[in-house]
Amino acid sequence: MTDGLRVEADGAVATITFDRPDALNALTIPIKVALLDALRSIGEDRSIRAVILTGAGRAFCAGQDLAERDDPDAPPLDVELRERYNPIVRAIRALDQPVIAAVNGVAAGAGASLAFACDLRIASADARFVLAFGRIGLVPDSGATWFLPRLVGAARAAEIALVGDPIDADEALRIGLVDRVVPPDTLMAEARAMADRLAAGAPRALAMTKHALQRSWSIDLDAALEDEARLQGEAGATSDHAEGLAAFREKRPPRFTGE
Ligand code: T3D
Repeated sequence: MTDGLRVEADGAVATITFDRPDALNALTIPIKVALLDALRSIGEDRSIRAVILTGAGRAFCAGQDLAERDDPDAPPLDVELRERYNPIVRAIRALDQPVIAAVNGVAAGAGASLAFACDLRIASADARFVLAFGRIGLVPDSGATWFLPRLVGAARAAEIALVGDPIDADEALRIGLVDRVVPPDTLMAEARAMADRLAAGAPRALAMTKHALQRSWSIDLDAALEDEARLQGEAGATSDHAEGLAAFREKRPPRFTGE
């Protein structure tokens, strides 16, 4: 537990909350270190089957803490990206558990990138995305140039990244940047309901699905077909597959164990 980041486990769901509301949850070095630690320890915890990433107060996350940049001893930008932001993005992607961004308010700079890196995005009607990098003479980072075209298409990604106008929740839904938009006071309940559904799924099959979807971006159809065949061989050999078949025959919900 660190000032600025809360990590709570409740049953099979872990919730990570950016918790510096006065600074719109801007990311300091200790917060980034704690976030990476939390993601790594969740990755090793088989009792956690789904993760929610959200923010306290009126922001999801405003990206890099710009006050930290005033420190003459602050690490150079490229070093900070290589050593802290990029490992966080990779850790989110590498988790076997699905990660839901519950975007409660403004997501700016690397805060937007972290939401893009998650597997699913549920937005409050109050949410907005700001590719704030250009406003301060920087380029989109923490995966934004990779995720954006994949989420919304090349043309829309170019407009978002180059022009930089804020995208409100309705527009984000229309262009596919978020999966659903819900009233602010129901956001966490909706995110939890989604997390519970995922947590009730077969963990190994869900992990294989998550990673196959990621790999699909860098392989051709033949390779994807072979990848699916290989994974299905593995999934078909799990106890969870046998349980799924038994539950179907017995007309009851399956009880997946991850075996
Ligand atoms: O190491 C590296 O630098 C490399 C990595 C870079 C990755 C990045 O993330 S670069 C991009 C950094 N983020 C930004 O440039 C966003 C800056 N913030 C904004 O543009 C706006 O605050 C928002 C669009 C997010 C929200 O605007 P608004 O009008 O709703 O709120 P506000 O009044 O601007 O902010 C409220 C407070 O939060 C304010 O503090 P105060 O005046 O009440 O004491 C503001 O200074 C603070 N705040 C907002 N964003 C940041 C921040 N403090 C530090 N760092 C921030 N990023």
